[in-house]
Amino acid sequence: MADSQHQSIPTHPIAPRVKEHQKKPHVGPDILGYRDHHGKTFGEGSNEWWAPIVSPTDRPRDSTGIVRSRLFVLVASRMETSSGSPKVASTPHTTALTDGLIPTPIRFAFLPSYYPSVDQRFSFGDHGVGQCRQSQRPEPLYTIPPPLHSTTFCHEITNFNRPQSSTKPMNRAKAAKSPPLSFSANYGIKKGDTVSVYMPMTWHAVATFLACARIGAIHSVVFAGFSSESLRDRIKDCKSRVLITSDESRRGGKAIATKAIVDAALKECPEVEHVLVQRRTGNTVAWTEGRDKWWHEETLKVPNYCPPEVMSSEDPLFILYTSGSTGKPKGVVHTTAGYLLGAALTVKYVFDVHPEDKFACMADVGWITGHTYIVYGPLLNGVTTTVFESTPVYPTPSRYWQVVEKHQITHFYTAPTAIRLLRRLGEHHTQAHDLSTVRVLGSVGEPINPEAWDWYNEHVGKRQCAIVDTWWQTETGSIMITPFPGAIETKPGSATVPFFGIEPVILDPVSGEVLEGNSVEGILCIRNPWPSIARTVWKDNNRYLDTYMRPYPGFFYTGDGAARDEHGYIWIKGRVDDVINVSGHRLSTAEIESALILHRGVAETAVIGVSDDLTGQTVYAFVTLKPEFTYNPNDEGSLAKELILQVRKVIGPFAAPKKIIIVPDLPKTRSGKIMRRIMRKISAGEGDQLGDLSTLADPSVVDAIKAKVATSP
Ligand code: 6R9
Repeated sequence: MADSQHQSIPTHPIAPRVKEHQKKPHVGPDILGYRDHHGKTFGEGSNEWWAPIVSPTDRPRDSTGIVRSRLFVLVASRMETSSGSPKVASTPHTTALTDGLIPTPIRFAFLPSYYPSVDQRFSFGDHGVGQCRQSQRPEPLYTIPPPLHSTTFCHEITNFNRPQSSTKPMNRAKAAKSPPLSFSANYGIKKGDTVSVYMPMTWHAVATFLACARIGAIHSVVFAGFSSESLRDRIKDCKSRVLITSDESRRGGKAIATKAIVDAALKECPEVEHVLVQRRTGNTVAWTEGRDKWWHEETLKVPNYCPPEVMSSEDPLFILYTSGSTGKPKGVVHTTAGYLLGAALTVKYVFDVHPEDKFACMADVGWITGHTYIVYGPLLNGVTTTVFESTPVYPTPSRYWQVVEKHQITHFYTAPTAIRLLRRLGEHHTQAHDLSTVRVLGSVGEPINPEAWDWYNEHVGKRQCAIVDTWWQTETGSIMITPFPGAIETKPGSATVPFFGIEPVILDPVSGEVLEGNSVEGILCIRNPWPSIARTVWKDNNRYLDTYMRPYPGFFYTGDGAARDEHGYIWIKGRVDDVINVSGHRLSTAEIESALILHRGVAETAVIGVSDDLTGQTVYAFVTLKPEFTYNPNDEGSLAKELILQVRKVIGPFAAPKKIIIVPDLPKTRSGKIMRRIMRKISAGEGDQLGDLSTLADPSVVDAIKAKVATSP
């Protein structure tokens, strides 16, 4: 159990470089405001914004010396009772306000007054948070987006000719003379319409997010590693009429035919009327006259200033598709105020940003980490953000550290898989660069093993930096469980304690009961909603409730397992559902299985995740073939390649199985349920610990599978 396992792990005290900065002023918005339905304003200049709360440095500690984050108040939500009369929630958080513990004033944000708790969501009759009654909607007060403060763009080192006009500054004189922004300049896109985005990592991607937000369009960014078929499905699901893309992309020294993938996807999306193309490499690409337009030409036609659209707090800001336990990806919907509040607050407090800081999140803008920590979070705080193209090892494994040195990065945020890869390639890469500007190092996407944590601390942070292992999800919008630099001592491998206002609970997987106290392990859920919780699944609220709210009624279900150790620190144990996490990419076993089954020879398939030293997990696919399908059994390798290609084509290269294992039959119960547990155990080399096999319909398949796994290359 959690107890014995974690007892010996030392805690890491406060990082020296962070301590120095604690005295300096913070930056960023202290306020994101709303007007509640009584017409009361919470926002700039309003005294109600001030509430007493602990400062990061003098938070109360419990008897074990550990800071108790549940005593902090930052976000106080006003809730509706089921009868509709408003009352201020008296959660442990708000209680702390009156405890008199806390002398330091800090502003806190009020949420819209109709913001219900998870329980109340049910009593409202499955409407979901976003569907409140019109009369209760607050007046819009807050407009977005923030100004594009500063974006550093780290081009991949390339021998390509630099693109011609795309890098030239906008011709402002010409732009100023151009006509005012007209309906057609937006391609008819108005508030509430969706815009699909399929772009590489250039500053244009950031501009695209902000441009959509500015006119009230809902962006749906599709990671540019997805195949044309995945892109097509996502465009069709949210019915975009406009797509923004680039001619090509560059990654690890290779050119990727981005526009060609888009063209293939759009063959089946006649509803897309306009494609705006950013010139990245300048190579010739196919062109559909009337539909396709160059970014650098179109931007000259619009004036420099575009008035921001006024948004209500609950208006959708974006859709982001993510994988779950079923085949079809879900369009997770985030809102204007709640999501941005989460993004702003977490950058401010989890990363402790100060004026002049330079934030570098190395994720791709196509994932939630890129949305929140490349685009919205840093820019809401007015700190510089960094857009990094390419991979950590191209052209050399020094690339990250060159970027840190060159741009004097103060905050560096990446995934454990990258840390493990760079650790393997040796310390000389970090030693060759001045990394002394860095104060906070972040980790996200998967559990970080203590070896990788120590390497990050030792060789990148030089024992001077705070390491924040941040647990959160696409659906949570912003960081949920994390240490605070300068306030929480860390233990390598633990995401430590909840962020302000977050109430994680650990449930017994079978009974669903809350496991109170320390030294417990079970299913990770969250008790009350928080500002940046996803509000719904695009056009499928029932699926939202089924996936997140119904598995353990009264709680938000995360799909992760977790333990709380003897100090109350949380350790994420990985997914407990059919989601595989490869290099921090979320893949659904059902989605990969659906891709494989499209192959003419495949009868049945079962996909599992297997531990991998580098990527965390890797994909193995067990496949049975149709009896009528003929192939050369001495050349299973060719068939395996064909099947891998099939997955690359249907989902994208990052989802390709590492191993395809062709078996005569899958292990099934008598009722026909596939027993993945057996394949997992055999693949992990634990074929001798299969446990109870009495429910198997045909126990002989086990030996056949063992033999195939043992001989598969
Ligand atoms: C932000 C992001 C979410 C899943 C999540 C969990 C895993 C994320 C983690 C972590 C352990 C951490 N995960 N952060 N596991 N420690 N610090 O990655 O979102 O792509 O939706 O993935 O990633 O399993 O459930 P998303």
